[in-house]
Amino acid sequence: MMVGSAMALVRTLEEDPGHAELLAGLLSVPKTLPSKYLYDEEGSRLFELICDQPEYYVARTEISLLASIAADMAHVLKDRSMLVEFGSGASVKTRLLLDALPLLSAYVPIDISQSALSAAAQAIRGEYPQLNVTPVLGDFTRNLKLPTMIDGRSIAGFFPGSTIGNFSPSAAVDFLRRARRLFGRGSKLVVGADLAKTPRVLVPAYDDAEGVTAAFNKNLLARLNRELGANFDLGSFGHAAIWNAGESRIEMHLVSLVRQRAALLGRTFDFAVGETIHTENSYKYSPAAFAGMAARAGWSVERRWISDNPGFAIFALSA
Ligand code: AVJ
Repeated sequence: MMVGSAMALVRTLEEDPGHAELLAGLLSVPKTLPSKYLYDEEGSRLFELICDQPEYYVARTEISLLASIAADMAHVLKDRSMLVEFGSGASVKTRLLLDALPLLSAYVPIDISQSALSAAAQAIRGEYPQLNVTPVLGDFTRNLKLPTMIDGRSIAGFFPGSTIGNFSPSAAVDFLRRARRLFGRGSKLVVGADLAKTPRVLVPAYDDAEGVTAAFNKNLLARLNRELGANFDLGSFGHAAIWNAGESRIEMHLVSLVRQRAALLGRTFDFAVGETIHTENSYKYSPAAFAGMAARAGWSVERRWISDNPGFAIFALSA
């Protein structure tokens, strides 16, 4: 299944030339690595495979919810002239929204990856020839500028995939506030967010029986070996998905199975048996907690749609 949201997060290691972020993460206690580096070409391929695993309900639940609410969504967004997507788009989700909004005149995908952006823009231009497609290259976790042609009052933003769940709550509020400032008063923002639910469903979704999520997680170390000449012994690390109830998040960790030492960029890192590298957080919200974050960022929830179990929410926010 090509859901496309992984491409929203493609990061090259060259973005941080001194690799300060990687080294700081491995030097901190407990050890961490930034989740954005999970998505090189191989990571994006593995994420698409995750979306096909029976345990990973997230992508398919959002897609069927979007399909079932297309008419409601069209009503909420009917006077919008422009759709701005955080992420390169061209996924099933983008098409579901574009199909529901035949009067839309412009589509603006924003992404950090030039290649993902160009491919997405070209695909959408081919399929929606009446649409003005204006890609913006940029990091949407930082400050962005939109093309000047944009009329602030008729923008709809789109941030699918529960990608917002990979931000800490305070980073999520910052992101929402920045989007609010970028779009201006009267704008709308459609956000997909996965909801908190029993760990009996959550944990297998992030630790599937086929081991695809484990391979996705370990690819982070494989990537450090490939691109930076590190010597992590992939066979000596396991994958763990942990539900942190206090923080309402699923954590992915790489677990050292033995006492070992690894080298990266002229430094060495020691691991005790069972010591982990924390590689990703996926926050799961209640509808009320999500609405609270939106309110702190200057948005109010205009409509909210929630799937039947497993629960996934799509919020239409208005500024
Ligand atoms: C694409 C960021 C939404 O957090 O569910 C899937 C990434 N990580 N399995 C998520 C992911 C492990 C995914 N997002």
